[in-house]
Amino acid sequence: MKLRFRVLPGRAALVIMALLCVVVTIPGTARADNPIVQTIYTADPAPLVHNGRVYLYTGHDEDGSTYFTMKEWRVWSSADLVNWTDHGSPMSVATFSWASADAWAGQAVERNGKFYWYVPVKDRASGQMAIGVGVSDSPTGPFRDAIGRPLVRNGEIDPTVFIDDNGQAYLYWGNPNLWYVRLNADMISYSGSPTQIPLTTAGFGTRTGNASRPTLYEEGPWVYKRNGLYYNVFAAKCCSEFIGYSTAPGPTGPWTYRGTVMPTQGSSFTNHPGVIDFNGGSYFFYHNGALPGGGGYTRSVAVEKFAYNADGTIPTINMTTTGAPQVGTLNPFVRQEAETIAWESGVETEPAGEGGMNIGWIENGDYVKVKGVAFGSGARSFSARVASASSGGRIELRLDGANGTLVGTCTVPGTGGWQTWTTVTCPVNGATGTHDLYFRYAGGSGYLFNVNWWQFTS
Ligand SMILES: [Ca+2]
Ligand SMILES: [Ca+2]
Repeated sequence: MKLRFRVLPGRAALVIMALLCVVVTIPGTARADNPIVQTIYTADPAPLVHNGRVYLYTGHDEDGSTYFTMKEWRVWSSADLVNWTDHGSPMSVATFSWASADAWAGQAVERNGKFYWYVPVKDRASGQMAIGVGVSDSPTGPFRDAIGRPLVRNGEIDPTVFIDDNGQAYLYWGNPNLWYVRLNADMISYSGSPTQIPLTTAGFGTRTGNASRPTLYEEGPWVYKRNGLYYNVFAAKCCSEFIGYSTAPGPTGPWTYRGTVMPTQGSSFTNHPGVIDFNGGSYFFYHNGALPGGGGYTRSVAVEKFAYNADGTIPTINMTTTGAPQVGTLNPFVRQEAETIAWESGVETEPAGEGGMNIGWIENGDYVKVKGVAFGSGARSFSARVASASSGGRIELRLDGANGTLVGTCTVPGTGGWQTWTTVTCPVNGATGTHDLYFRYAGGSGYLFNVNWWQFTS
């Protein structure tokens, strides 16, 4: 949501900043945790639980977009559902040599140690939307085109992937229709032909006033199985959409419409579901237009915790700015990435020359909040990996607010480059127990420094 000026010459940058810069003022205390990402616009959440973390696959709405202008996908991860690590963009339209545009709503799944990411993208030759599949050895990529061509192409979008208990995998997708195909065990080919799921009103509810779409099913299916029951949660009606769902005794139906999961809310005319169980809780991911400048083409992914009813039905879930409660706490005594963020103001991320991502575009008064940091009996010192092509600045360590109790200040020097890294260390006093930790950045004018990672000692 913030524009990159650093590559521009100084005067041009100042003029453009004056014209375009959106100042976002956010209170420093009691800050909400939805939407999940504030550094860019995100859309079409697809969460995946793997090895005790939630990996969140999203699209990326370009700043100022007036259509679904989407060039790349993004990956985030979290162990606690409030502090999210930015893993950058490990797959884009350019990953698929046959594709020309439209990095739209996909889903990733793990099988036999490989990660398969199914995405809709425009096939250049036909001009039709098609489903591509990326593959990686890591949930954070990088992903490569698994087959060098569309896996399936029928002009429809929004793949969801599901592996049944017996190992049979299914790919579902479609707008305006709903299709499935049985994937082979290699996950990059299929058996039989794409088959349409009958869109009956019993299966998918009744829409009035649209003769060509008699049911509520619109797009964005999310299919999974829980306690023997198959669920298809989908974007319903249009426009604006709400989230509805159907259930079935088997992976191919027959489906029965079960009602509303999330009403039409949140200043985006689309929505997209993603449902997981994690650490004993159930979580519903969706998107809205909640960030400044947000709307139908500048969306943001958010999450709510919910509990299934005893009969397996899903309660109605409302959008909140509070988000899900934190699972556990964050350990400050191991290396934490600077791009692990619960909430921020004024910073952005970029690939770091040392690997991973770093935060940058830091100016005086910007801050990053990390939630629920367990200092225990106390922290003695703080170290941060920093770089600065300017004269640097200061990292103020504050508790429970951007203007909260100051427990340490680290001075960051100029290092001669934005990717010329050094480690700075400073003493810490008064950081005990569990607190929200705010890094408040201070210094002169312009960009101060970048941060790659940080760590306290006890
Ligand atoms: Ca900034
Ligand atoms: Ca980093």
